[in-house]
Amino acid sequence: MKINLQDLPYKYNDLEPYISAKTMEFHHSKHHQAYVDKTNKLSEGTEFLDLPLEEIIIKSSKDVQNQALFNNAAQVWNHDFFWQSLSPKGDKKPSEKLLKMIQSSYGSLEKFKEEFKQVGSSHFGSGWVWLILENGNIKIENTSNGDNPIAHNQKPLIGFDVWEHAYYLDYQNKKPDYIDNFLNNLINWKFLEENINL
Ligand code: MN3
Repeated sequence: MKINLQDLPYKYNDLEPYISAKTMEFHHSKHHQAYVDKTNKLSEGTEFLDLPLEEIIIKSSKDVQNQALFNNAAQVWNHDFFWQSLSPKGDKKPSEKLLKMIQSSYGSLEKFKEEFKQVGSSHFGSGWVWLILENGNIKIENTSNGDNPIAHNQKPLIGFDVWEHAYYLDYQNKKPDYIDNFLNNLINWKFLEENINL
């Protein structure tokens, strides 16, 4: 069973002006595709070949011998999750229920955004910022390279790509602006709610 590149849930230009069609096309059809291809290549002739993607990630995460497979398989999953974490629909606010959860963890939506931006801006090198569910609360975490919450038995709610390839064409060194646009214009609150089961 081969891992396939999933289609985007919207068109390349649907996230403009916040993320350009050019960035989306490179990111999906080149970077994401390359992770899919490498995962298939590295699984050939191994015990990973017929496993579903999530099992490949969990199994390979426990073994340094399979670091390359882990990084590529996790990056396939991370991007599938990231595309869904973005919404072109401009649904700019969380629901009342979700807002209450955010307020109980962070005091206010603004403080939550500040904290998320701080974690994303100060992340050194390639990686991800996640929202996870922990003891019924929303929590911000970051991981390096391809590492992700499912490798640590955590429940991911939102994934946000802070690798340079995600924003450099559009933002160059202005990574905080990329994060602002994610939080204010692109974050898929509905996907977050569905993942919490609100
Ligand atoms: Mn990426």
